Amino acid sequence: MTPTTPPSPSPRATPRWVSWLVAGGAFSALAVSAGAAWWFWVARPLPAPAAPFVFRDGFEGSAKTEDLFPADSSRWQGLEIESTTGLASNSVTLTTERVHSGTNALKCVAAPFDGRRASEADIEREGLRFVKGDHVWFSAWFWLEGGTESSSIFLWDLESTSLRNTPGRRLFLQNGEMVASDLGKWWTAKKFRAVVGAPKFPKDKWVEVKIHLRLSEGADGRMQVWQDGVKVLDEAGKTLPRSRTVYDRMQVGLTANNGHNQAQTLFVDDVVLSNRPL
Ligand SMILES: [Ca+2]
Repeated sequence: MTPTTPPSPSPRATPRWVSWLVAGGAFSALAVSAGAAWWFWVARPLPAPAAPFVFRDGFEGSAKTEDLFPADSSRWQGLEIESTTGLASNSVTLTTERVHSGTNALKCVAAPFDGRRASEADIEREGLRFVKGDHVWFSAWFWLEGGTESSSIFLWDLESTSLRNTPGRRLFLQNGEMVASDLGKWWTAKKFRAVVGAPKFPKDKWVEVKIHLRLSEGADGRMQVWQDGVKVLDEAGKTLPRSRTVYDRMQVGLTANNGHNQAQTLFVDDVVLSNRPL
């Protein structure tokens, strides 16, 4: 008689408490590493501020608009000329037609907004470095041609090219053609309005616009604007999208003409930008 082979013992099932322990351990390890990653993310140092600098351009010493973009990046880095009706209707050119200083100024012409594609005519300075806690000082002379309604034009943007849609603080003319500011292309933050009784943005004359910003993603941000030495805007609040946002690009000119009916013409001269008081 052939001896029967005893059935081999089935492998012992893992006790339930061991499974729980393993799962719990894995979960804890995951939580700890996620926590550590989060801690390193929030505790990483803020971007370092830039050294003191002053950038000035009165648009002198150049015969052609292209001369404003030397290869050494010492002046401007590009033009933004965009409209639905094609490049012919929007333009940014060096001009002798109207100047505040010397023999040249910048002339920006922007066609009406068709409701789809932005109408822009401005000049850009890149490679900037403004971070949380920094002060931004800007001044320029503007001549806005009259005879049109201008309550939806944007004159100045300071923005971050590393964030989607390049959000940043912008200066525009609100209803009634007084200056105002928004944190453009960002989903929170209030608009800054002109002080009560502020004069309209003047037309058909040179006006000096001066802007001061203290950069913060919190309530301690600040923005002040002067028109020919008269303070026309003074508000506190968010001036930076996030604590680590770096503003690296400034645009000056008709950075947007949101008016649906009217073309706009703006002359710009004697632009100054600094991280120290002007
Ligand atoms: Ca000039």
